[in-house]
Amino acid sequence: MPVCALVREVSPSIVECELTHLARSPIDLDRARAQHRQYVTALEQCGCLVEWLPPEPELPDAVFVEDTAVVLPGLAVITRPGAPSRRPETASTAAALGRHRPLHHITDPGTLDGGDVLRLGRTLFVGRTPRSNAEGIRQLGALVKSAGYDVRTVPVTGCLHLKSAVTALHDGLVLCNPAWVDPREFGVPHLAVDPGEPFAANALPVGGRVIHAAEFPRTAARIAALGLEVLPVPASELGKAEGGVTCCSVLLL
Ligand code: CIR
Repeated sequence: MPVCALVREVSPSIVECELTHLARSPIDLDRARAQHRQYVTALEQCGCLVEWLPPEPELPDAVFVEDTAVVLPGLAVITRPGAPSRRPETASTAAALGRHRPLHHITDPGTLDGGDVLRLGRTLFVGRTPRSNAEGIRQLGALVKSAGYDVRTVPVTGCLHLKSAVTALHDGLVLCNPAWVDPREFGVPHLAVDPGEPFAANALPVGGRVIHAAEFPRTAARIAALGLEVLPVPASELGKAEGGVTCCSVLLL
């Protein structure tokens, strides 16, 4: 069965995206779109069936669909993003995901960004960041409990989301930047990013390969040295918007 991947095209308004830890630098829209097309091609090469969400030209960060939902095998949770400018993005994600999964919702005053949720087996690790508050994390825990998932809160410093700091290469190994998150939180071995590539912990394993930003070759070499196949995709323009490779899709695993 192919994995369905929800994606959305880059909005022209991305030049007005939310920024937290990076200074604003000019985003080349054509280049961002070309890089996004390469990303979508990589998803297809990894066996994904790509489903396009409707364009949202007025919503600057709408390409970063990961933040709008948390998908598990038997249910999906529509988030309430921490940045108010991003909350209108969830309606179209809900419309699409409702055809695949029963839906639940994070509600006011909870906030949660999908980029803060890392799944390892039956545990959802959730970054406590300015985007995901204690009430949002509590609501997520209550929504997924009956499906057999535990939620654990993880402190994160220095970056936007938990998954800027750590992602799972598989259920038994995380890739992380130990300056931003403590690898001991996850109870499995970790591979550290190259110290010169702090943003390289965001990797997307799918279909037996690992999609990874081409800007971080030294960390990619570390991943490849473990026998994993890395598929590099250029992601410099979306990186200027504080996005990475996980952010641009919602995988229906
Ligand atoms: C934001 O600040 O919300 C966007 N500019 C970047 C979101 C990146 N998403 C992610 O890491 N999951």
